[in-house]
Amino acid sequence: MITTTLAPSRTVLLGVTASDTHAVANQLICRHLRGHGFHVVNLGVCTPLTEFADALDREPDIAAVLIGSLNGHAYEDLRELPELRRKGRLRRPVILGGNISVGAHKQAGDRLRLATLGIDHILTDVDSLLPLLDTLPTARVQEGRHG
Ligand code: B12
Repeated sequence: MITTTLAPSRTVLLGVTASDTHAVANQLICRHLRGHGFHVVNLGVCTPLTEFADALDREPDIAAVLIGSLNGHAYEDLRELPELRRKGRLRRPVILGGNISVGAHKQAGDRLRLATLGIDHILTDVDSLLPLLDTLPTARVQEGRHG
């Protein structure tokens, strides 16, 4: 008898910020990640940050939280992150992708103020996503670190 051992699939949480209805990238990224063997919990568009936190509570195997924002209001939509983290929630790397602020020309300050909220990684395209996910520890290792 031939037996094969499959590597356990990694789980990520995906969604779009609360004020944002742009759905196309969300769907494409979901398919892309599933095509690369990820288990994707996709909350879709218009997702408040508390719903990301609730999903993480339900699925502790989630290794990273991927949030898209295209309309330019990422900062406003994600401003509860420090408060949620103070309460011990959303303790996974948060990766933000898309258009991080309003307007075509992005300033260094746009990234800085998102970083001060505790956003761990900011990506403007999807090509850097898989290499980044490959560097992240599994959820179990992260739980150990956060206690
Ligand atoms: C289609 C579209 C819409 C549709 C959305 C339909 C739907 N169900 O999705 C409709 C008409 C509803 C819409 C509405 C609005 N839109 Co619109 N929309 C677009 C448009 C034309 C295409 C977006 C798209 O689907 N692109 C295809 C996907 C594959 O590409 P993408 O979204 O750029 O995503 C790529 C990257 O950003 C990145 N990425 C995206 N998400 C994520 C997430 C992660 C985790 C990662 C790693 C990467 C990543 O990877 C993707 C692939 O490279 C863009 C302009 C454009 N040409 O990009 C404007 C655009 C995004 N919209 C814009 C605006 C302003 C609006 C409105 C506010 C307009 C209004 N006044 O009502 C509303 C917002 C509504 C809301 N509450 O969010 C602006 C945003 C400007 C800004 N940030 O400064 C844009 C850029 C147009 C513009 N040039 O002004 N929109």
